[in-house]
Amino acid sequence: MSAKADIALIGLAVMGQNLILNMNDNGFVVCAYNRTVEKVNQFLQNEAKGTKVIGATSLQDMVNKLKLPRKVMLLVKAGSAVDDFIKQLVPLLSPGDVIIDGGNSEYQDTARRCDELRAKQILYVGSGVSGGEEGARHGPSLMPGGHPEAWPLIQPIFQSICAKADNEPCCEWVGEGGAGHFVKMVHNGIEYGDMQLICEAYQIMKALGLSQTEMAAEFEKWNSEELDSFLIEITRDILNYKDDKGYLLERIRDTAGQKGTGKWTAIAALQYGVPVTLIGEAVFSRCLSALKDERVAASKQLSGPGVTAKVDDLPKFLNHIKHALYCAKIVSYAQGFMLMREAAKDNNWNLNYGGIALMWRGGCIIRSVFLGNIKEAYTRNPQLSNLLLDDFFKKAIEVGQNSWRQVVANAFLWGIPVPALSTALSFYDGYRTEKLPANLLQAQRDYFGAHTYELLGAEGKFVHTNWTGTGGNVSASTYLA
Ligand code: NBP
Repeated sequence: MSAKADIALIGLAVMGQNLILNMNDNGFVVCAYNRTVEKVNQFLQNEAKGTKVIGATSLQDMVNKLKLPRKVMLLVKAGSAVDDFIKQLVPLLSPGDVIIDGGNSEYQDTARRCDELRAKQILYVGSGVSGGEEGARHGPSLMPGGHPEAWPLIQPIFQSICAKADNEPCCEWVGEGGAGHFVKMVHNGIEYGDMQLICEAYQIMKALGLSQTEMAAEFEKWNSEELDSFLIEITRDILNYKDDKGYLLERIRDTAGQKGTGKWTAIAALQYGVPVTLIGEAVFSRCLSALKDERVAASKQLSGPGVTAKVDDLPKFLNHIKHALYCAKIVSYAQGFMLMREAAKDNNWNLNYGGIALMWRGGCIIRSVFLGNIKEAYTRNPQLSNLLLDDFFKKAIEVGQNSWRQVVANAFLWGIPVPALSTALSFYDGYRTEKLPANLLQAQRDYFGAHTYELLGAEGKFVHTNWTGTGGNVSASTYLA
C-alpha cells in the first residue's frame, strides 16, 4: 500500500479520537493507532465510519502508511507512556520526521525529550492542547513548542484544526524546548484560578440567600458584560440544571479533584520566585476541600463570627461581587504572565504574550472576551512589563477596587472564606506599595543569622550589624533562612 496519510495519531481515548475526526473534517488523512490495537478497529467501525481515517495494526504498519516527512502525534497518558512510544518510534523513523506530544506533559520532560531527539535527528514538538473533548472535536487551542524546524511542517494541520477567534487561529508557535507545555501549564493554572474565583462569588451569593435561579440570572448578566466567558456561561447552566430530584448542584460532594497542572504552576512559581499567589490559593483551596471529614468535624467545634451575611442593597452588592471577581481575575492573569516572563528569561524563550492571549481567546476552557483585552494590551505595548500597568486594566481596577475591598472585607466579617479574592487584593496592595516591611525582615535575618542587608542609597553593598553587641562581625554565607 502506498503511503497516503498526512499524519498518524496514537492514542484513541477521548482526546485522540476527537482530534482525528477534526483533522479528517479539515481534509487531512489520518492514520490511527493505539497501544491496545483492538481499539483501532472499534474506532474505524464506529466513530470513524464513513471518514477517510485509516488504521494501523502495528507501529511499523503505521509508519509505512505515512507521507514524508512523517508526522506522528501522541495523545496518550502523560509520563512514561510518552517515553515508551518515543523509544519504539525512533528506530522506525528517518531524520527530519516529526514526533508531536499533545498530552499534558510536564514542560521539563518535553525539554529533555527535545534534547534527546535532537541528537537522533528527529524533530520534536510538545504541544499544549486545550478545550477538552469538545475543543478537540471542533477546534482546540493549540500551543506548540519544541524544535522550531518542525513548525512549518505541522503548521498547515495545526492552524486548520484549531479554534479561531476574530478569524485568527488560536494556535501559534510558542517557542523552543518545553515552551509550549509551559504555556499550557500556566493556562491550566489560570483555569484553576478562574474557577476558584467563580466558586467564591457563588459562596457569597449563597450566604446572602440567593436562590439558584437568582444566581444563574446574575451569571447570565455578567456573561453579557466584561466577564463574558465560557466558565461564567457554564456556571449559569450548572446553576440552572435540574434532574428528577431537583437541582443537582447541591447534591454534589464538595471535595475537588485535581490532575496536577495547577500544582505544577504553583511549583514553577516558587521555583522561579514569582508571586503567583492566586493560583497557589486555588490549588490549596482544592486541597482544603478534600479534607471533608476533618471539615465536618471542625464545623461542630470551631466558631466563626456568629453573624449572618446581610446587605442593605442587594443589587448593589451583587455588582460589587462582579467587580471583585473582575479585579481579582486581572491580578491572576497579571501573575500568570509574570511567571511566563520570568521563565522565558531563564529558558531563552522569545514568548509573544499577545499571541499567547490570542491562543487562549478561543477553543479553551478560559476563553473569554477578557483575553481579547489582554491581546490588545500587548498589541498597544509589546514590551508591557505588567498587565496591571496597562491603561485599560489600570482603569478597570480604579473603577472596581472599592467594590473589591467591600466584598473581601465583608466576607471576612461574615466568616466566608475568600482565599483567591483576598490574596489578589493583598498582591495588588503589595505591588503598588513603594515601601514594604521587608526592611524589618532583613534586619531580623541579619540579627539572628548575620545574613546582611543593603542600606537605602547604597544598593549592592551588603553590611552586617552586631545588633546585640555580643555577636561577632562575621556575616553568613551558607545558612539560609
Ligand atoms: P488518557 O489520558 O486517559 O490516556 C489514554 C491513552 O493512553 C490510551 O490510548 C491508552 O492506551 C494510552 N496509555 C495509557 Br492510559 N498508558 C499507556 C502506556 N503505559 N503506554 C502506552 N499507552 C498508554 O486519554 P485522554 O483523556 O484522551 O488524554 C490524552 C492526553 O491529553 C493526556 O496527556 C491528557 O492529560 C491530555 N489532555 C486531556 C484532556 C481531556 O479533557 N481529557 C484535555 C487536554 C489534554 P490503551 O487504550 O491501550 O489503554
